[in-house]
Amino acid sequence: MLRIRVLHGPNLNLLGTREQSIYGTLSLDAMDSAIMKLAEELAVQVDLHQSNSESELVTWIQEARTEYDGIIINPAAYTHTSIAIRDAIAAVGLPTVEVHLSNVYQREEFRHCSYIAGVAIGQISGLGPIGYLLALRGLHDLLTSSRRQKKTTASATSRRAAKGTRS
Ligand code: CA2
Repeated sequence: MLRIRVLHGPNLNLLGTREQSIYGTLSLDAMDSAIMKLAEELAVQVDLHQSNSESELVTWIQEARTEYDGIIINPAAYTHTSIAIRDAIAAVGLPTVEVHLSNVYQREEFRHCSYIAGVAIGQISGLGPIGYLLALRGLHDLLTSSRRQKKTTASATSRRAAKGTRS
């Protein structure tokens, strides 16, 4: 079973309570439930965390290295400031999708720079909570096809080994 860790950055615990014109009306719990529902449909094991602390996010990313196959992260304001989160993602080497609820490129200039984008396999920005669901489907499809590919290659290699042929 594929395992994906979902991380929400600072202030996203306030979702649905303030700034609804930017971030929508859904609470973080409601969004997490929608992610869990899709995870069940896709038969993916998902765990979800939110933190206002950069160090806690870094620790969860580091821990994911041995326990998870991929990461979905909305680093929130740390997107635009955190070399520590970028380095952690690069260090674990897991396929990571960066998600933003709002379209950061339509907002203030300082939100146009992401320290995370360069180490993520992709970024989804501006689709609201649907962005997380698309990220989950996308990671699921990529990881599933790469597993299938590895299996095919491994069985071709062992067939060739059994026959005593090369390449
Ligand atoms: O659009 C996004 O998802 C962001 O990552 C949200 C961050 C912001 O700093 C990024 O530039 C874009 C802010 C999250 C704050 O969330 C709140 C939710 C409700 C009320 C107040 C803040």
